[in-house]
Amino acid sequence: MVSLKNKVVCITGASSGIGASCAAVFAQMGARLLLCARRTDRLARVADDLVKKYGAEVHCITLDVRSRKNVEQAFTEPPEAWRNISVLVNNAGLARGLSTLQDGVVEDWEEMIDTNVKGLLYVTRMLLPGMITRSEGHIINIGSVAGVSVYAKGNVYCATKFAVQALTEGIKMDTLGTPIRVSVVAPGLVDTEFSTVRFHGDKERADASYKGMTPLTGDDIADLVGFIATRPQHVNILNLVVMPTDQSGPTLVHRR
Ligand code: NDP
Ligand code: 8X3
Repeated sequence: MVSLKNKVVCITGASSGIGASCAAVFAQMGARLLLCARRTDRLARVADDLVKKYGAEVHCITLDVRSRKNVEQAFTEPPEAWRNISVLVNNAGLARGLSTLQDGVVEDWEEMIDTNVKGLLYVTRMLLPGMITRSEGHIINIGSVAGVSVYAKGNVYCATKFAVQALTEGIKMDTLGTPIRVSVVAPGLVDTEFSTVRFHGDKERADASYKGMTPLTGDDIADLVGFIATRPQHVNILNLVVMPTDQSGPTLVHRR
């Protein structure tokens, strides 16, 4: 198994949900954490908690992955101790709205594309060359079942997650012959702030997504991310699709 003790793990979108859970899993492994998100206060709370619970070493960066300038500045000169990143979890992402393309809101499309695709690209472009130079690194992207099968009214969100699948496969090809590992985890329904964000704060509509079924938790996904990251160096899990037992496809959900 690969040990991540004292290794630097960078997680985007670490202020809530899957990203915050991943931070806890890597903190328990003794990794040093570089946590990024836009909400500085939320990120600080996640970090404080990890310091108190696990004595973790954490550095927080207020980062909007949509801003190429912001990403380039953040990763050009991170503090010395956080420069050599061993694992990058490209988790920052979101859905906005659920509607046919003909009724779609262009601003929502742009936000999803800028975050889920361009943001992932900007961060990876900054960190991958250093990994190749140091002959050490693992990129773990958070995709979605929406990137495996398209569902009605999911159009643009699905397209961004199909892009995450394609980029994962592409980066794996681009780094062939190096020790870099590349993976994507594609979850189904996970109970996080995802649906509240998707429906612009409509909590009732968000809660309905998980009604009558048992969704995955952020901790379930983090457990798998930790598993992927700690396989022996010669083992590369490329693509891991995970759904609740109550789900068999993006819109095929058993509700009691
Ligand atoms: P949350 O809404 O709980 O978390 C999303 C995280 O992304 C937050 O930490 C948020 O931080 C961050 N984020 C959003 N936009 C940006 C940005 N522009 N720059 C930096 N950080 C950003 O949802 P989840 O934990 O569920 O989502 C995490 C990932 O999992 C996403 O990629 C999502 O698509 C994917 N996913 C989620 C599923 C689910 O059912 N929940 C299923 C499949 C995949 P902040 O707002 O502070 O910037
Ligand atoms: C989130 C899962 O199917 O609700 O990526 O869009 S889904």
